[in-house]
Amino acid sequence: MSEENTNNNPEFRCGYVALAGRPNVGKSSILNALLKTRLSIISPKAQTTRHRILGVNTLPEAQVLYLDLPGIHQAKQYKQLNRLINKTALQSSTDADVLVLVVQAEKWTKDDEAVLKHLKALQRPIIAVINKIDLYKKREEVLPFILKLQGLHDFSEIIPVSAMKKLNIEHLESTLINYLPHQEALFSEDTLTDRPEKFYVTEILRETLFFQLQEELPYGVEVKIEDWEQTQKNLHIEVDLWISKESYKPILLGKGGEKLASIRVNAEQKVSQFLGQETKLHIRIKLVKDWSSHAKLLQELGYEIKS
Ligand SMILES: Nc1nc2c(ncn2[C@@H]2O[C@H](COP(=O)(O)OP(=O)(O)OP(=O)(O)O)[C@@H](O)[C@H]2O)c(=O)[nH]1
Ligand SMILES: [Mg+2]
Repeated sequence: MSEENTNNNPEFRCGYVALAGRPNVGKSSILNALLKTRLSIISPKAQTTRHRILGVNTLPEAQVLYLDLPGIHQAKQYKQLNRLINKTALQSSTDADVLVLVVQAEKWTKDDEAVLKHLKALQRPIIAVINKIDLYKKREEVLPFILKLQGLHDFSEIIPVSAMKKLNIEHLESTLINYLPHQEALFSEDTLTDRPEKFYVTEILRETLFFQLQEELPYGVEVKIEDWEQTQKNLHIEVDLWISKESYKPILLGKGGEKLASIRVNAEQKVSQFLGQETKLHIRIKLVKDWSSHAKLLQELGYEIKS
């Protein structure tokens, strides 16, 4: 991008796009497909994303600022944590110039309804994105679902995509740009995100836990980086895994410590790739009872607690 584009081009656009929706519809997968990189963590389990993730994409004609939000939902467990996660999603969407409601093909639930209600109240253009269309055998099978959405709200656009198969992602991007205001770029052109590497290392560890642990367990575990030391040869990162119950420890460790070893090896590979250098992880398990319901502990973990 040249100076000319950002400063002198009156046609240049820049603005925020919120990717909102209930858990597990593929918001983070869409962000990564749009950015052509693995920025946001993804897992088959609901409620993977817990923080607001900003992804910046600078193009010749626009700078798109994507906000990948945690899934908005009405779960009853981990009350305080869930309240904060929902709040992050709801507050962040108010910053957006255009709102994207991500839904999953063929599935319209009460949680989708609740998200739509919230987005409508913001009185901004809403684009419905139907994700996972690769699940259809034939493209035209999506038509009845498009009609259903049309009956629910006067969406500015309805765009079927597949984040996994990268179908229609470029069309989504060019459509979104039309909804951004004309203004100069807000970030420098080489910016990818607004959070430090340390945050993403924590996220990669959480992603690994989501893949390696069964059922409810990943929700009861948090990751805290305690130390980060660069040696001449490689990078050493000390990590504490906070568990809310003693009974989680043997599950995390596995037989003869095999589970934890496998989590470590897998995370080391992903972190090394992300940071572009060999990284050694030193993982400890720490019992921190009720971390998910203590404001102070949640703050230590990086959750934004504002009134
Ligand atoms: N078949 C198919 N699966 C997809 C597609 N996009 C995402 N998925 C899968 O859906 C699951 C959830 O994806 P995420 O991107 O983590 O969903 P999310 O909406 O960010 O979820 P939360 O962060 O929990 O709110 C993962 O198993 C993805 O691999 C798609 O286009 N097709
Ligand atoms: Mg997500």
